[in-house]
Amino acid sequence: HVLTLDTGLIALPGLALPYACALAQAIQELLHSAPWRHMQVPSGHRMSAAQSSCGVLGWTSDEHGYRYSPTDPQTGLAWPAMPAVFKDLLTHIAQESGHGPFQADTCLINYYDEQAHMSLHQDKNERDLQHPIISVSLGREALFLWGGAKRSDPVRTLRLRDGDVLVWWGPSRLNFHGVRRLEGPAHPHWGSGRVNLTFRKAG
Ligand code: MD5
Ligand code: FE
Repeated sequence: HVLTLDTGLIALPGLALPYACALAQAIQELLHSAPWRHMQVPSGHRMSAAQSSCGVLGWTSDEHGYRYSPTDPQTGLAWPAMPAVFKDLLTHIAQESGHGPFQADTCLINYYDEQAHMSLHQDKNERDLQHPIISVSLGREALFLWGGAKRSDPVRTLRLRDGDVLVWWGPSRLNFHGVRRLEGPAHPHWGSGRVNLTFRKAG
């Protein structure tokens, strides 16, 4: 079922659950060519969430800033192709949400352990902000921070569970958001961490 959480934000609780095994296998596979890394940000710090990417482009960050790149700066190679199961899931999300077809050319894969968080930020490195962003939560629960268009706007807390899918577009696309912390017990399959897939059309 589809829950409307805000203008331009819907949730499809548990929609990705039937894909979990195939997703885990595909992620394991692509990490061979694009391993987890903690990217540096312009402030000089490293991100506490570990990341990888697949698709035609990948999101990267270094001391100079954020950008999308066709190659993985760590290996100099093209990012791994988007696995078939990622595309299948995206097609399913498009059907169920009514907001497709999505033209995602990149999927950022975030891994959060007990210590990781993501501070409030906006996603605006994508060329055309009209395209929706799709987020898929896997494994351990997390408290997601959901703010407004201004950093100073009130921030709500959403609990994201294993298999939950969120779709953002239009009025919500540029809202400030972040991940406060993981919650609840370890997941029987994914363990003590949380994986998030973020599908975007970046180019
Ligand atoms: C996460 N990742 O749980 C989130 C899921 C990121 C990031 O925020 O940038 O890697 S994506 C949440 C998101 C995406 C686009 C717009 C909005 C939220 N929003 O307007 O709130 O690892
Ligand atoms: Fe973000």
